[in-house]
Amino acid sequence: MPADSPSIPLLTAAALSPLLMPQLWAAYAVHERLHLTDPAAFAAAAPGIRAIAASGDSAVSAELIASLPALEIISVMGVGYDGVDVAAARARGVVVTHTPGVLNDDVADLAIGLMLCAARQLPAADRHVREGRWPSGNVPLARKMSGARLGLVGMGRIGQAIAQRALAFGMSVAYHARHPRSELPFAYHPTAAALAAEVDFLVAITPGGAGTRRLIDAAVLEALGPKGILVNVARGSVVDEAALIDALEQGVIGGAGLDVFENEPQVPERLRALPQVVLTPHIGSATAQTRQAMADLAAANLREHFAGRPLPTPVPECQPGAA
Ligand code: 8YV
Repeated sequence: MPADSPSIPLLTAAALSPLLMPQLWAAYAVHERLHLTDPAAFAAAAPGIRAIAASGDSAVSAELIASLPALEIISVMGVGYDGVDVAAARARGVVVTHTPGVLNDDVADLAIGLMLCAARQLPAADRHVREGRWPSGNVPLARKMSGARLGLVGMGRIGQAIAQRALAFGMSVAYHARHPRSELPFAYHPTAAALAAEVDFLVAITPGGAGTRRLIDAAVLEALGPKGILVNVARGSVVDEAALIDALEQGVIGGAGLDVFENEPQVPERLRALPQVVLTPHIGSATAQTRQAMADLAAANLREHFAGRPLPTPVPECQPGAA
């Protein structure tokens, strides 16, 4: 191996962004998804692997972590890290990092976009014009968004960015989260159902994982009501997708804007058949500017770790002093 060849072995957990890969190739001996594609080569490389690079939706299981005795760091390019078994990583002294902050604007922008698209039925209106149906009559009247009531399930960094934007639309903002945040001027509801009963738009922006699995279920949708609109820019696991499809088909809620799904990239045919639903393919952070910032931050976490310097953005469970 030439003296200047990258020497730190790193495994990619999934197909990663082309904005991140060149940074990895330049600095590490990259083993691309060997655990998924080539078990024999993986078995040979595993003892030396010191880092994993992952995306927000990659799986990094306890089993994978256990098979890498030299593993020191898992760097996730994404704010969500529900695919990573953080408890297993911590138990081994492996740090996990993610990319919070840099994607707040894009995800909040998309939430507002989905709210507007679902309320004003923009995709259906576009189809109406495009398919030459306007001369025979116009589309049905839509619902007004400005001045309506917004409920946020989750009030973290992105939730607050959505709230800020909603205020500019003259909307009222209330929220449900595990704990009330007394420093914020928004009404808190102790359950998602209590929140849903008080709002016109319910937006999910809470981390995925076991603690929030199917938090938005049939009862919450019932509480949201026949004029209510659900938007999900969090994780598909946060919503009971079967209950949501039933609710939409039966008019229990009025419409939905969905960027995430239970079994991505598979989206049930019944959901795709519903005209009052707006669907996007998990594009919350998918702008060139934000993905570059996320790639740079994911690479910086790796670089600082191997330089022995403080990590820019460890996940909360891996921050100094975390319980
Ligand atoms: C992408 C995301 O899925 O940040 C997250 O949690 O869901 C997204 O930005 C992905 O992680 C991009 O690599």
